Amino acid sequence: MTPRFYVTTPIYYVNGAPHIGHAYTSIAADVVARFYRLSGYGVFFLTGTDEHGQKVEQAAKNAGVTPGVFADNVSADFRHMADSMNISYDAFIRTTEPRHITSAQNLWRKVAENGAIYLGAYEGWYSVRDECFYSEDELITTEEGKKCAPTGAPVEWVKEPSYFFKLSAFQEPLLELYERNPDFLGPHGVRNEIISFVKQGLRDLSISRTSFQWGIPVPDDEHHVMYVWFDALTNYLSALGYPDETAPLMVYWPAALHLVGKDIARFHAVYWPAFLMAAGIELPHKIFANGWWTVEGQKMSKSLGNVVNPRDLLQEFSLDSIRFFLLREVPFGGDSDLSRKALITRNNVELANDLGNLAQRTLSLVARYCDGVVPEKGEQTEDDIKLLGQVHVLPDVLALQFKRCALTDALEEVWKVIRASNVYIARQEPWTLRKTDPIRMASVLRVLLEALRGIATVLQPFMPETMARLLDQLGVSDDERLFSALNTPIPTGRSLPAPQGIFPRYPEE
Ligand code: ME8
Repeated sequence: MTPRFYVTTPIYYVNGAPHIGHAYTSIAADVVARFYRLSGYGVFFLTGTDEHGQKVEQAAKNAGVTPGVFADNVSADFRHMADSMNISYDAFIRTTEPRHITSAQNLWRKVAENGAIYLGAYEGWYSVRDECFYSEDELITTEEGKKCAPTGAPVEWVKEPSYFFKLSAFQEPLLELYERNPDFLGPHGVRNEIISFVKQGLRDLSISRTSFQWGIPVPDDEHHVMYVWFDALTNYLSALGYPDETAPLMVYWPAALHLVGKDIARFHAVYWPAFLMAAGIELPHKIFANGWWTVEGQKMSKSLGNVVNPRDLLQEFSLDSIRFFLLREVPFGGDSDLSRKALITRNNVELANDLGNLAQRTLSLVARYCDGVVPEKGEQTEDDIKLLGQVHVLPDVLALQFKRCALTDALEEVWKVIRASNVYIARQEPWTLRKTDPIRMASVLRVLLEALRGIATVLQPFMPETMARLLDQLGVSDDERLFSALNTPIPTGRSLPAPQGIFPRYPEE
């Protein structure tokens, strides 16, 4: 049976325009989805938009339109962003869709039937910007002496009737879950933070609101709408057809990976598994939180006017340079800074020089001195065997890195082989062999073609467009691009198209 892999991005709030931070998590999830597809898994990849709640209601009001119209427009912008970033999603869910509303109400009913929901009254702090309840001791005081959320978001005192979820009953089961499955939550720093948050004691969670309308009605109580996080988290099940257990896509549950930003790790690693346990539904296998991007050293914010729209970045840089930079610049899970200078340097040094030159040199020598056809494999030297051995194990080496969401380490493994190939070409000097030993020259170029083919194949998830072009130039047909195809060499004598540079070089600042 084909193994399955269900991967998700967060569903993004439609209160504002998409920016590079959103694109980042989606690109990372896309890399994962593509990696598992190429490894032979049946993948289902979900993204979408989170459209209810007070924050969206307020944004619509400020824009002078109904929340429905507002959500339609911004959701379309997010879909467009995903398409322009080459995100290979299989489904795009919107929480205003009837299928999702039915699903969230069913999950609520299930949790309620199992005795984990009760009616009470909430009195405490709430942050609309974070859509999060905070306890007094979590708040911080600003320089002006005002209380605000630990994220810096404003808070308001809320007092209203509310349904509660018995989160307190799940403290021990959650701690056991983290203990039993060390891989359930990553990276380490986030895991430790969440464990200590849970160890401090969990209070029951308010999961409905009565002070606004823009939400999913609580079943059998029209005065309440669901707390937006109860609604939002359910999207991961709605998209598969929950509550219909026989829906064809339900075979993808439990999710293999929920990729999120570290700002929402708590909702995914504490509330979501608790809701699922309460409903008697299997838990996802892994939650992994990416780090935070600042821009030219500053937090992105509307008031600073430094929010980076991926559309603007695409005016100047190729999509694959951007995708590569975002995953290469910082170990996945860590925080980093987006600067033009760093983007240009990464591109010029690692793409244009390391990989671009290797490909260009090899392909133009084949074009010129092998009549543009894949040359024969000659007798193998120790150097040849060593390099091809490194190439051969790449898919397995990368599989280990992907298993722990070490996307940057995976790239580093590929770069080790690229650097080794550059050392190889410099040592073998095929341009000199042309005169002294043309048979050996052909053999060296053949080794380099195989190395490039392996490198391009495993880099497809990161840079799909560019690697497709490189594989075209290497004479690898569309049906020879799965990782498993690497076991079959490129046929000798296959003719290659005229080589063309694949990576633009950007002027240094
Ligand atoms: O939280 N750096 O939606 P959201 C890195 N609707 N990642 C960033 C980022 C940055 N500067 N800015 C945003 C929500 N992100 C909820 C999610 S899921 C059931 C509901 C990414 O629109 C990161 O993944 O605020 C973060 O978690 C997400 O966008 C937040 O998107």
